[in-house]
Amino acid sequence: MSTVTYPVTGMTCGHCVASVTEEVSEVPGITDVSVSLEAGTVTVTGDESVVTDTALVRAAVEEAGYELPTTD
Ligand code: 9UX
Repeated sequence: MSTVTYPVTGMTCGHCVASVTEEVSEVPGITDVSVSLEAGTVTVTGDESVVTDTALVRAAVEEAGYELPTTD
């Protein structure tokens, strides 16, 4: 079990937070999702191989309509 925090751009309200939380929570292997609107981040907890997979997390964030900046 690991926890990783990623930056997310484009979230401006509570509904954005709900959308990102819902989409990322659907990723198999991710067991906990915490989104901070103030910090502009998503923190994911679950299988290490999943939560460290930036492309996988990015795909879920983009599915919700937001961006996870490319830093890797
Ligand atoms: Mo409300 Mo958050 O339109 O994008 S869902 S600002």
